[in-house]
Amino acid sequence: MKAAPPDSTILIIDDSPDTIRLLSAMVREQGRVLFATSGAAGLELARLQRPQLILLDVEMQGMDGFGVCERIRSDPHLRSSAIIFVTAQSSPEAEIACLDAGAVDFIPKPLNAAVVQARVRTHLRLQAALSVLDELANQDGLTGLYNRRYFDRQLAAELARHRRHELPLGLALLDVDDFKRFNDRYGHQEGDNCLQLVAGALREGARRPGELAARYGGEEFVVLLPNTTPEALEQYGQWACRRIGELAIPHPTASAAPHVTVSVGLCTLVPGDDDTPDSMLRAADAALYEAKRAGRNRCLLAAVPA
Ligand code: GH3
Ligand code: MG
Ligand code: MG
Ligand code: MG
Repeated sequence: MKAAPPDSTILIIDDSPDTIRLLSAMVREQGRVLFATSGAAGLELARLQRPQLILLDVEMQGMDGFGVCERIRSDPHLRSSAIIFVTAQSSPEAEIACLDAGAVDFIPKPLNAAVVQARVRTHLRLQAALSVLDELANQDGLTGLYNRRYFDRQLAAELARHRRHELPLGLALLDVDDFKRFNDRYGHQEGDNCLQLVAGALREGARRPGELAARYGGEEFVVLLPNTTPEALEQYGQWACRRIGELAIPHPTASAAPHVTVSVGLCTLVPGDDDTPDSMLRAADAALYEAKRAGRNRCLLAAVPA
């Protein structure tokens, strides 16, 4: 019998302390167990702790299990937690209602330890597989950075958040200089290795909360920098140019230096109603184009209309 994946968190939401005690004892060995005695407290705990699995009582005072389930399913931060309903109502209709509400499974009362453990084990394993798939879907295969799909989603979300809070959102678009010549000289495989080194440096440079480095495509990268003023963004751009240069990857046929360099287009703004992900990317791209024209191996801040 295979064990549940390590580091799982199981949240029990039930208004009966006796049931909580009983269930906790049954699943104790399958993960870290948390509990809440009301729907509202359970939602709060779920937001803070992001459990893989929630064992949810259907009949509760106040917000019942269906109410809790609906909120979890409609909250993007909670949606990845799987819900198993626990209920004494064992009619087919009740079971169908639980699954229709978005639960992955159903445990009948009275509780049977072997049944509870088997269901919990199965769903923890599925959750672990799903989280691997989720990571892969958001990742660029060559560099391990986030991919464009994920970046586009985050950019849209951060733009809306910065608009709401009236904060400056920063964006850096980076393009490897004379990369075609690099491939021509060293071959595609060496080119791939070079992209991996550049990606590694960018990943290490995006460590503040909310910062995100992604491969935008080909030899282009993009970094999202929340709450970043023009001064701080230019500092980032200068750091990136310096850091990539310091990798000291030989590139004798490059036009700006005898090693691999990047050009960087920067854009930061407090988003107004007319600013969109597309308009920000276009502004950064225009600045990148100017940086290339001005000789490469440099960063340039986009002029943003006041
Ligand atoms: P510039 O300084 O103007 O950016 O010149 P460049 O040569 O870098 O620009 P261009 O867009 O002409 O060429 C980009 C090259 O990047 C062409 C393409 O073969 C290469 N490239 C794109 N994706 C990959 C990849 O995944 N691996 C490798 N090895 N090369 C790639
Ligand atoms: Mg109850
Ligand atoms: Mg390019
Ligand atoms: Mg290039």
